[in-house]
Amino acid sequence: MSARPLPFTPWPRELAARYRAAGYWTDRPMTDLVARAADAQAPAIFCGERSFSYGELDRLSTQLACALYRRGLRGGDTALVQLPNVAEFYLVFFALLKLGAAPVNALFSHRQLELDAYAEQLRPALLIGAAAQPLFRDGTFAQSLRGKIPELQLTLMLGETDYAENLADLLVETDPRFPAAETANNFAPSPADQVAFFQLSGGSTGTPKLIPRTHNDYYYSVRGSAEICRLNSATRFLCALPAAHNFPLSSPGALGVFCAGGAVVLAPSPEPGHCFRLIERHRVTLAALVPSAVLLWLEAAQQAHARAQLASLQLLQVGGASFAEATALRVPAELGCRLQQVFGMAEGLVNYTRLDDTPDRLFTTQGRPMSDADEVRVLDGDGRPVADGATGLLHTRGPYTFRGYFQAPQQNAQVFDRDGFYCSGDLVQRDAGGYLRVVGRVKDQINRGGEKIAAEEVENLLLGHAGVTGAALVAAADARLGEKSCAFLVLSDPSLKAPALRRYLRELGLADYKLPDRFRFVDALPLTAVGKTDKVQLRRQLADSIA
Ligand code: OOB
Repeated sequence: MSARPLPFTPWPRELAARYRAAGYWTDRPMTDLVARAADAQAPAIFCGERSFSYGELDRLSTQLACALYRRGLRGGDTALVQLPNVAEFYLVFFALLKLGAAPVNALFSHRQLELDAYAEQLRPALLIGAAAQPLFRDGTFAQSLRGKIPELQLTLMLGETDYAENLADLLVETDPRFPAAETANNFAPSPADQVAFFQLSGGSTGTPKLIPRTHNDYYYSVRGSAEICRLNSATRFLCALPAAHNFPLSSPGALGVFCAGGAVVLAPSPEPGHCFRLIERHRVTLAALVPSAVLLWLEAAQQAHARAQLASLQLLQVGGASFAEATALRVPAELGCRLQQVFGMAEGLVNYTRLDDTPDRLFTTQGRPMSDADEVRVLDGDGRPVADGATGLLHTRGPYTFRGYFQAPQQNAQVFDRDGFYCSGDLVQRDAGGYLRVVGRVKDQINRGGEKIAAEEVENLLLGHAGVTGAALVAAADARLGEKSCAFLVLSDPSLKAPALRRYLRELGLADYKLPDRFRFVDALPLTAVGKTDKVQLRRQLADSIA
């Protein structure tokens, strides 16, 4: 069945030919990860008291794909999915890939505003949510989406609701009315050089952007990452970060683990008590955390019995936000495992310290690119290369770095240069061996413990309040999260206070992690020479006042 392909910016022909010739692009769909697993009996997922073998993962995802097909979903359709860290996340992911329908997996912390923005861009035919998410407790939001998106024809909820079919009912081994094989012949994954799914951009603009990822590029990033991290069938990976995020999904993440025939152990959050018990119970060998969660684990591991629970843990990957050297040094000493630093982005490029790196590199750099074919340029403000060791802006292109946000020509014109290099907005230093240190950023984003906040998005919402005439969101250093957000506001209604403003943002449907941690009310915002808000000065003011 040939479905209409989803629009995306392809790689130039010469580069695509090079990536194929080198074996990076194999023209195989990611559904191979479950459909061609070496050992169908081996466990693939542990989720609470349930476990799923590779065979079950394959059969159940086919079963679900058939059920979706019978309900009208087709290749070339898109889906908006929001699930917590449960096995169904992967079952749905593979079902949609098998059907050739492309999902965007929203984070579980996302709320109306984010989901609306994704739906408006993607026009999904399918919505999958969880009854456990307050947004979906009743049918109001799902109905409002249907009102706005006429393409939306099917809504499924994980758990009982009075308005949608329960996803769990479609995930049964056999449906006697329709033999699976009969329907499965009607659909196929999208071609490997086409969009498989959409990743979420951390963003620095008013609306959250979507990143089209093809089978070819994503599958390569997963295979390459699994190899660097030396995953194998004995790997037991603790997925405690949000399953949809690029780090625990593909760096090497759950998909890397499936690639190697290991098993994923799902945790609802990085909370150490629960995670340590899971590590002990499932003999977890690998975990991935953001720096703020490492601090919690280090604290918990002070207790001997907790530390003993970590005996099977061999490798802890840390990434998503800057990781202090002093904390990095504590990981082997206090958690009893090796450390790997990971500097990646949903847009593509992922850097890893290698398992046999010298301590100096391991503790003080964020690694080097996953692939020999990753091209990295470190450039000054005028686009000239800087010397090794000097600070510059990271530019990159390669076999798994995207070539354009979904339907965002203006944004794309700003973040890609003439040679198709993507500028991530990160300030880095590169040493002679190609290892990178992340030393700052120029993008207008706050990295709150690995969760990214686009300043402009929150500022625009604040400016929508009748009592606010000026708004600037900036980062303030925080010992636990690395950064927190502070909103500087100019008010026309002096009676406005922080709680009312937070309530206002929450009622608009903004995810909680984007609510400003602090508010500062000022008479005017400082301006730069060209008349833009001077955020450098605001950050300095804030640092001084906190100190
Ligand atoms: C990961 O992906 P995103 O898309 O949520 O965020 C990417 C941004 C980077 O541009 C950089 O600003 C920051 O997050 N970042 C780091 C970092 N890793 C990511 N900053 C300093 N040190 C690090 N180690 O965050 C992501 C995706 C895949 C793997 C790992 C992280």
